[in-house]
Amino acid sequence: MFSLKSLKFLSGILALVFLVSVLAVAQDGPPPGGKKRGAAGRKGGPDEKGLIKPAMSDTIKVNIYADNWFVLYINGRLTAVDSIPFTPHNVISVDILPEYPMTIAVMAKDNADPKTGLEYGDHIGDGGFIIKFGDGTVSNSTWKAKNFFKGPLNADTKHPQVEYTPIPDNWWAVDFDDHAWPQATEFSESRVNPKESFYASDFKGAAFIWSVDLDLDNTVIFRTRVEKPGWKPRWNTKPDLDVSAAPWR
Ligand SMILES: [Ca+2]
Ligand SMILES: [Ca+2]
Repeated sequence: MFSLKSLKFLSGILALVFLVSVLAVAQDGPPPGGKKRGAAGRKGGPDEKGLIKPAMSDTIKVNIYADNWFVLYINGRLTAVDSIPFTPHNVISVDILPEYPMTIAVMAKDNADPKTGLEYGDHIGDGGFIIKFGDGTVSNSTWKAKNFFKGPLNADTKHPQVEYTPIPDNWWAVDFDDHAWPQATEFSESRVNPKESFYASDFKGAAFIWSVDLDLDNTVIFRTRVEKPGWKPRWNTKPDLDVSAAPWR
């Protein structure tokens, strides 16, 4: 019969042996047959099936600031929405995987009552939109801009009236025809008077844009197309999932 003391000693030895073997496995890495990344499986290179997947190094950053709200479509896909409709004025930064030619479509809205065009009851607020892409694409007067909601007409705050232009269903689509739309108007930083968050992000080289009337035009759609002749994706995989219907109506 083992004494209680020798049993304790034996279990101590077993525990030690177990610990040493666990440590040895941890040092050696995964057991044979486990997944190992060979040179071909590294970021950017083809895997054993010849598939090249895009990596984060293929993405670019987009910084967006809207007075007061925006929704952004790229190549017909819903890409970003301003998460704060009104104040505080915020910057939205998103990573995108650019594919060229790149069609950019933005709907921007000033804070304006749909019935009067006013804010805070009797005040005429102003708009403003600026965007910068990591590939150097910036907002400026080469973009198209069309207003769909004007008010108060003639800046009459006593008897405010508004005017709507129907928004085309597919304004965000790649093949939407915007050739008859006017160019965007650039506004100075001091005129738009952006809030603190604007200065904490990179908008160098970009211009604030709107339709011609920064005060009375309250829903403006911007569009542009970035060409990169000869551009080919480094990757050869395509999404299998279908998100083309977003946002679902
Ligand atoms: Ca306004
Ligand atoms: Ca505003």
